[in-house]
Amino acid sequence: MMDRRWLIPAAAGLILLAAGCGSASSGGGNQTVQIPANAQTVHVDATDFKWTLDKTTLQAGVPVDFIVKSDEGAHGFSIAGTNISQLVVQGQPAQHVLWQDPKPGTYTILCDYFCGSGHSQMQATITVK
Ligand SMILES: [Cu+2]
Repeated sequence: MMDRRWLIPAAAGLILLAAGCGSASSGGGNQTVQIPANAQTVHVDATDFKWTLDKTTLQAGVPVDFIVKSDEGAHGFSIAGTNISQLVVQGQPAQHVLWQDPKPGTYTILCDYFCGSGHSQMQATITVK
């Protein structure tokens, strides 16, 4: 029972990242967000109904650049206990989501966009230490 399908033609998207350091905006969700040079990178793929991360243990105090895309449908990348929330849609360019100052702990990645029958089970765990 796939409730929603977002059939958006794949477009070769360009995400322009300013290479300089400078100030980074807090929170996530802007395609123009500036990623600090020392950021740790985590690739996140969303499908129905699963988050797949290439790294689940992160270093505290070092900014995290989540590069999030959807391979299936539309999903809301969010981290419980933070203000991070980013819609990702199949066929659209990956979104850079910056977590400026991760504190030690165990965090749950959730989907905050209703995506279908498995929505509430769409969780993953990351550890910051
Ligand atoms: Cu969902």
